[in-house]
Amino acid sequence: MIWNEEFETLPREALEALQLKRMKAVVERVYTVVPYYRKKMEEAGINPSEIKSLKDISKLPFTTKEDLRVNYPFGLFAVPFEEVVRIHASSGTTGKPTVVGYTRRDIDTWAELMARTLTAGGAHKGDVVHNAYGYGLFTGGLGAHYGAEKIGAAVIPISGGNTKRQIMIMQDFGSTVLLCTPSYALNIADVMKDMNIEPSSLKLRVGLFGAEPWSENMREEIERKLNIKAIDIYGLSEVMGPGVASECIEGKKGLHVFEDCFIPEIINPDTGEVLPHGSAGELVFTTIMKEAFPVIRYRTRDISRLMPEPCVCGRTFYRMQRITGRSDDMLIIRGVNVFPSQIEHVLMGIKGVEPHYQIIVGREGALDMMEVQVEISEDIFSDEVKVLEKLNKRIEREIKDLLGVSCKVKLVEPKTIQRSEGKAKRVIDNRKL
Ligand code: DLL
Repeated sequence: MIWNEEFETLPREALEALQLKRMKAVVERVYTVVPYYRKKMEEAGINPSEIKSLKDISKLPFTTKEDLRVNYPFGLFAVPFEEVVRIHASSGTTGKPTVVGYTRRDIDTWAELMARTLTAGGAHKGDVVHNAYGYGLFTGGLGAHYGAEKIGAAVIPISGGNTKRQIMIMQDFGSTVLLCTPSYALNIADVMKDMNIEPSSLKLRVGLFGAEPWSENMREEIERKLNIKAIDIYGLSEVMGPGVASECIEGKKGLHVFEDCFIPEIINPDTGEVLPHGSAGELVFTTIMKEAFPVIRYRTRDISRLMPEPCVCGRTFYRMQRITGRSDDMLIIRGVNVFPSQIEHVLMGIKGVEPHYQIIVGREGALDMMEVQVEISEDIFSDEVKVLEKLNKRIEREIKDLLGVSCKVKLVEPKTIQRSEGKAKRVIDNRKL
C-alpha cells in the first residue's frame, strides 16, 4: 500500500523538477534569513542565484554537527521564534545537545512522512500501534506517534522500558504493530520467553525498527523470535527525526528516501567529493520542505549507498542501502547516541583521573552494556579503597547524568591503558549485530 500515490510515485522527471524548485527556494531563504548560512556561502564564493540545476547542489558548503554546536541553541532557526511549535534535541559531541525546531507546517510534514513510513511497512487504519520509541526530547516517540494517528491507527504511547508491562499491554490491548529499536525488540522477545508467552498467541504482525544500526541477521532473529515481519526505518533529528527513509514491505531491500522532502547525496567522507549512484560513502541530506530548521547538505556520518533501480512496490523514490557504519566514532548504546568525546568531557572535569580511557561495549542478552575503563593518577592510586569507590561512583553518576545511559566504570592503575601510536583506540565494540 502507498499512503501518498501522487508524490511517492511521481515520474522521475517531475520529481526532479519539484526538487529543483524547492531546493532553490530553501537556499535563497537560508541565505536571506540565517546570517551563518549567508556567511558560509559567501566564504565559499557561491550566491543562491548560481544554483540552476540539481547538480549545482555540490557547489554549496556542507553543514556539520559542529556548525550546530557553534549556533547552539537556536542560531540556525530560519523562522521567527514565535513560529516554532516544537523543540527536540539529540546528543551533541560535548555536553550540549543538538537542538532542532519545527513549525506547525513542519509537524504536519513530519506526520505525513511517518504516515508514509507506517503504510510502507504495512500498517493501516484499524491497527493497534504499540509505540515503544522513547517519548521526550528524542524524536522517535512523538515523531512516530503523529504518523500513526494520521493513518487512523490506535496508538499506545507506551514509550520505552518496563518490558513485562509492555508485554502485558500487548496481550491485553491486542497490539498489531510494534515500533522500537531493533535491540529492544530482541529484548522484548527474550522477556516474553522468560514469561512463557508464545509470540504466536499475540496479534503482532509487523515491527518498524530503527534509530540504531542492525543487520540482516538481526532481522531474521527478530522475525523468528517475535513471529512478525521486521522493517527498517531511518532518520535523524537534524534532518527531521524518523521518516527520512523507510523500507517497503513488498521489497524489504533498501529504504526509500522521501525525495520530495530531502535530497540525498553520497560523498567521500575524506574528500567531500560527490560519488556516483551505487558507490558506498557518507550520506548527506538537504531538506527542501522544512521551515523552522532547514539544513543544507547536512553530513550525517552514516555510511550507505544510493540505489536508483526501480522497486517492486512502484515507488519512484531512490532507495538507500541499510546503514553499514559511521564515518565518525558515534556509538548507539540502548538507542542513545554516545560520542567518546562526551565521556572525555566528563573525565576532564574530575580531579584524580587521567585523560586515558577506553570504552568497552558488549551485549548481555539483548541489552547493550558499556564499561568505561579510566586511568587514575599516581597520587590517587595510593589512596584508601573508600576514596576510590567514591570516585568510581561519581564518574558513573556524571556519565549517566550527561548521556542518560548508565555504564560501569572501572578504575585502572596508572599507565595501564595502551598509549596510541596514531589514532587513539577509544572504543572496543564487541557487539555482533
Ligand atoms: O534515531 C531518529 C529515529 C527514531 C530513526 C526512530 C528511526 C526510528 P537521532 O537520535 O538523531 O535520531 O539518531 C540518528 O541514528 O544518524 C544513525 O546513525 C542512527 N540510525 C537511525 N536509524 C537507523 C537505522 C533517530 N535504521 C542516528 N539503521 C543516525 C542504522 C540508524 N542506524
